[in-house]
Amino acid sequence: MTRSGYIDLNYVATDNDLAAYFYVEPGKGLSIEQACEQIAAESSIGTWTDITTTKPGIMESLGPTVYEISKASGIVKIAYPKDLFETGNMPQIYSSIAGNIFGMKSVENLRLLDIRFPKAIAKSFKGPKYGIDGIRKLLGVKTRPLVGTIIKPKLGLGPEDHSRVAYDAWIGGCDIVKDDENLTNQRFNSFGERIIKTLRMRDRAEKETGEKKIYMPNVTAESCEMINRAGFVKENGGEYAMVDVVTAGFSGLQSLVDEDLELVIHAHRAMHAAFTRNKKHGVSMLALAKSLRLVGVDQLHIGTASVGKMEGPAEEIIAIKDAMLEPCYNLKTVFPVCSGGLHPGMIPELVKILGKDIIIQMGGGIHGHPEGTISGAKAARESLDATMKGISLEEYAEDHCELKEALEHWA
Ligand code: RUB
Ligand code: CA
Repeated sequence: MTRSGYIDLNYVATDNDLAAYFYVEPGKGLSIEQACEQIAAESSIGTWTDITTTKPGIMESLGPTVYEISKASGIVKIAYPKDLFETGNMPQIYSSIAGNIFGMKSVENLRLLDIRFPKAIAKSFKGPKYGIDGIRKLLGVKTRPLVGTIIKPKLGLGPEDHSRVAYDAWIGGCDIVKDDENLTNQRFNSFGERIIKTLRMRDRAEKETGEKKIYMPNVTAESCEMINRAGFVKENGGEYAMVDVVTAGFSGLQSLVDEDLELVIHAHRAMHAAFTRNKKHGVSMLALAKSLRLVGVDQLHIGTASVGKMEGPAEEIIAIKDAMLEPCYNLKTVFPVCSGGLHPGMIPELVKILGKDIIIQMGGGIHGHPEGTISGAKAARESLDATMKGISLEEYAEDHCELKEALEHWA
């Protein structure tokens, strides 16, 4: 029997399908069914009209199936046979299920909400090398959230000042110090000098505190250059590389992952909101996060569940966090990173919403402490200690002056 259209509401998606969930608003004058036919065709084997060049069997073997349409919610599910996709090629997958379809007149709005990858595709990627367990082992921190800072100002400090601020953050109590997303290799702060100086300060802070300290240098650049920079970090005793995964792209990220430099990969998501923020159109952060887990990030910014400065309601951020922790074939987990407008007073709420398997990063919330970075880092660590002990911040602040000052400052 030959198939004509793509819709079959009796179809049950199988383990050999890639299932994509969309929110669909049809274009003017079209029914949701008509819009779904266009989406299924353009994202797989078809085009806007019947063509003379297709062959018998293509539709039967490679045609996707629209197997659920909810007129009430606009939610549509499409099962794509796995052979439509090249294994180990995330750009190709996105060019299909998140490609031309967003620009078609036959949709007023279209959002890729979620993706279920079949085993054959998921296993064709490396996935995280360390995951939460590997990172906790590296740091020797078993259960509490990790706490870190971003050097501020984002741009402007030279390597010497940068490394000094990093040192202050570490000795104050931060586990992690990271570069900002737009700091790479500028004239005022060259990559090489920054890495050498900051890693030297890390060693000093480790000796003085007896704690493991992490520096996450931003290696984002053209992909070959990014690999060179990551190699330089490794040669100089670094253990992490930070990548702006959206601007560098899946391909750049994967090239770095494939180098197997034995660096923990921290993923900053700058620019994601250009396509994740509009709830009716684009690609959800959940779909992006699942895809990045496959390609191989160990840590990923997921948002702050309305606690900090970035948009993103708690339910959505919890779902992303859960997706990074849930079993997914043999892939390791991803350590969720909460960052953006956070200060020490927000830690209890964040932990209450998202649990202990999170990395809490504060830029302004540490370097904006009235007494400076060391006190800011102390306040953050004190807040974390209080949270872990189940003591209210107000009570803990009675004999922890840095926390007290932070709470007053950002009250
Ligand atoms: C936060 C910061 C990050 C944001 C990005 O600095 O520099 O780039 O976390 O947002 P500050 P997200 O603590 O001073 O606000 O993590 O949501 O992607
Ligand atoms: Ca930043």
